[in-house]
Amino acid sequence: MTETNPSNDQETIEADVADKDPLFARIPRRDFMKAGAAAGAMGSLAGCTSLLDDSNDHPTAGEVDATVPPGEHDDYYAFLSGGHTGDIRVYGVPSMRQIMRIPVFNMESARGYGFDDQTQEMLEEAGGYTWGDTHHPRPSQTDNEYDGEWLFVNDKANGRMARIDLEYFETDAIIDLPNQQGTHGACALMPDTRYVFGVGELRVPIPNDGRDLDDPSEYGSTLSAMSPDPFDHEWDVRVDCNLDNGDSGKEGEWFFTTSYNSEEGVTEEEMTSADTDYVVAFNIPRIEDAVEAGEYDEINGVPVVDGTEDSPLNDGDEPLVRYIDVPTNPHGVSVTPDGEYAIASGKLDPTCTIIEIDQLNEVDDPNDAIVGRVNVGNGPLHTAYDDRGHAYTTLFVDSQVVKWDIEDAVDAEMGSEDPVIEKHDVHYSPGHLIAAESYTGSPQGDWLIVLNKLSKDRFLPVGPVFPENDQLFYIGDDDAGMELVKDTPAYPEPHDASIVRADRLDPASVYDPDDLELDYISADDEDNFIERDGDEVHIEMYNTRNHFGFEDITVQEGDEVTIRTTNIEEEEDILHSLAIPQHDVNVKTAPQETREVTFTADEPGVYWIYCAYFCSALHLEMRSRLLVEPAD
Ligand code: CUK
Ligand code: CUA
Ligand code: CA
Repeated sequence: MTETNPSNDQETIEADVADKDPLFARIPRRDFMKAGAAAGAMGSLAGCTSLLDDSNDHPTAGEVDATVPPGEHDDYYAFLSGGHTGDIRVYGVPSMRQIMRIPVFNMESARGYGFDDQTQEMLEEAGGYTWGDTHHPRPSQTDNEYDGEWLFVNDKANGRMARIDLEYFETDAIIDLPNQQGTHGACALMPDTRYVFGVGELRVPIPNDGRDLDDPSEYGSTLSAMSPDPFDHEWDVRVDCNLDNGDSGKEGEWFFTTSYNSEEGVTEEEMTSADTDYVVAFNIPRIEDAVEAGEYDEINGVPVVDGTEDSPLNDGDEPLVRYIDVPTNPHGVSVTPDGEYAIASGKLDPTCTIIEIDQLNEVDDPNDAIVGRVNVGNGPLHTAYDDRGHAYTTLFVDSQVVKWDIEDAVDAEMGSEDPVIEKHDVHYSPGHLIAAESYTGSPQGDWLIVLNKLSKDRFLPVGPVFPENDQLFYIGDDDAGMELVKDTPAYPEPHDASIVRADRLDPASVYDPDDLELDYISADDEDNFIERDGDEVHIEMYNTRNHFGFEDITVQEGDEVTIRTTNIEEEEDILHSLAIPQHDVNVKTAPQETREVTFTADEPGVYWIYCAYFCSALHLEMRSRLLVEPAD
């Protein structure tokens, strides 16, 4: 079933964009209405043509109820990247209610993130940048299923990877990858999250220390491998081309990325000059063997294995890295739930290329592992999966989501459109899409979020910066086809998401003091003190409704003051903060949480310490005085 949104003049929008965007202009335009009608006809046949058993227990489309009444919980968590706000947003699915934000590469005062000593140090040690660009939030898996432990996400801006602890929904580690300038793709190695990979997009000299400034043939990029826990940088593999998106095979052997710059160019013209680029397949056990055998150069403290095409390590029967030719400038790559195929989306080519993963160990020419190429339409970017053998691909240029049959695409002729089951119009160019537990061994097959770039006229106007648009589709009824059920504006600009069944997570509702690095400060007198050592003053005090451990804290002008404080509340959802605005301090403490903050008392005077979280009727009275005595 194909729907067009009557409130948009799609052809006008597309023509308008084609004028301004060379990518659009160079791709042949399809006849939008005609293709839509044809897709509708195909959609109605879907139930008869599919070879799949459609005896799934999902409700049929007419019965779908995506409302979640007040007070009731959603079935899924969705973790959406915030883009260059640097954070992660947590939605409930199917309500599409935003239920939390997790700061990652950004400072965030309401959560005290970047304000207390610990998170400040973490951000400082990760490069000291004030912002990042999150794109690909990927949860950890055990045995190819989400295990609810961690969420990993890249920083496309500064070449970093972060780990979010899903017990406390907070960022607890960031790694600055010294040999990557921008980390784009992010994904763990399956089935058991043995590694977390950061995929380097921007080619630079390695090391980037002033050498080879204007000799792009010497530039390269890396795939960086980190251990999940502790979150440590283990090794890099160097390649000559760039790397873009990435996904893992299901058996711990292969990791796939796309590359759109096999030309090793530095301009758009150069980067799009060749007819083909790569899917790059990394053989992880062989790379580990090379690291083990010392076959690497240490660069910026990291073992870097040579995975370039001319590397001696790629000679012979067991190459570390295989380069598979795909049509020019591909984009997303994702592995099917059964682990059989890696599917790369064409971007500048209207096809998705299907690579049979097992063949990579059989064939001499890696191009012989290509077993299918389905013509999905113009501008394919990303592909997600359901539990019934279908793939769903976004078409950035045609403004559609395409549903197609994976095995039909393997059986069909190269370039055939026959495997396409349905094309669903969306009102604007979609980027990522993600189905529930799509990139695990067991997708749920009910919900699909499509992230539309640009929202045009969907919502009340709010000035020239428009919200983005996240749309929820029900995909559980193959007879009825994809059904748009929710349309949610999003603060700019989510790129990608992961959808995790709610029962896989077990979040804490109060802190366990044993999980924290800082000692708990109880209300006992001996736990609460003000101590001076030279011009350093150390204060430990508890906080609770409606006071801090000390009513007055007296220090000298110029003192370096460290305050450690524990929220001793045991009742859920009673948060306090320790705010000293004139010293740029706002540290939140959730129940049973201890935090510490250090600042210099550089101006004499009286400074009110207050609690910024509304915590009771006497919240405004929850305050103490910082008295800074003038230096003599
Ligand atoms: S990606 Cu990051 S800029 Cu995830 Cu399709 Cu495009
Ligand atoms: Cu504690 Cu307001
Ligand atoms: Ca290219």
